[in-house]
Amino acid sequence: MSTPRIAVVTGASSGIGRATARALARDGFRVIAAARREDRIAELAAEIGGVAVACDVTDPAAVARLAEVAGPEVHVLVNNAGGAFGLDPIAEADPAQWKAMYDVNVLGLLHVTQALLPALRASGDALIVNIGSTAGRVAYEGGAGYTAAKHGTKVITQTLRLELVAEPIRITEIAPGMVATEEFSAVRFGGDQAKADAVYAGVAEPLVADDIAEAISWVASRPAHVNIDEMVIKPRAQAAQHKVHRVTP
Ligand code: 8X3
Repeated sequence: MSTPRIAVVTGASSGIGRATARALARDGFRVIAAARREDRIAELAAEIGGVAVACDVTDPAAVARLAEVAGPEVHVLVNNAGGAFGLDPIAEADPAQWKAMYDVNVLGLLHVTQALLPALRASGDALIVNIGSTAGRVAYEGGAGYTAAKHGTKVITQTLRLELVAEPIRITEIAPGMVATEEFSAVRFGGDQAKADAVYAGVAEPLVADDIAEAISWVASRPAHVNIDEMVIKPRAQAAQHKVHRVTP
């Protein structure tokens, strides 16, 4: 039996991360599922025959442990851990929320990428997928802290592609629009479920986490010479950030 290829997925405890871990395991990868909530990833790892690593991507020591568990060769890294905190206009925004968004969406991605680069190189054929957002393409009211961080994800991805051009590592950014996951909007609104539900109100079919996971699975199954630079994925009902078709009951 050949040794399975290794995929590391951060933020694997729910949403896009969990769906991606499942999809890559189905595709034959041995998946290292990383997230802060150990109980959730332990359950996931048991389900998919993978490995759970408790890891807060903003903590370099935890990330170093993740790299240790991942081992000397890693073929796919999905930098998915991230999130939005708050939706306040700049005039009233809480700097602590902005700092937290920068920490997880930007510095977290940096820590994990730096820690795993040697193993990605060593694999001889690797892929890094950074989960960006349509928020990394446009501006919207109340979104500046998050859009700034996700614009960061986009340019970090572009920069890494330039810097690693001579290496056997492909680099992709997946930029989802409206994805209805159990936690993204609830976290953004500090657990206010009514506000979270309002985001998707009347949208017949927002994307679901599996839609994004399938795109990642496809990107990861391209031949080694094919680099998918970026994919912007929105539900049919979202023509643009502000142009969402809603059906009122
Ligand atoms: C999520 C998209 O519209 O909430 O990354 O900024 S949005």
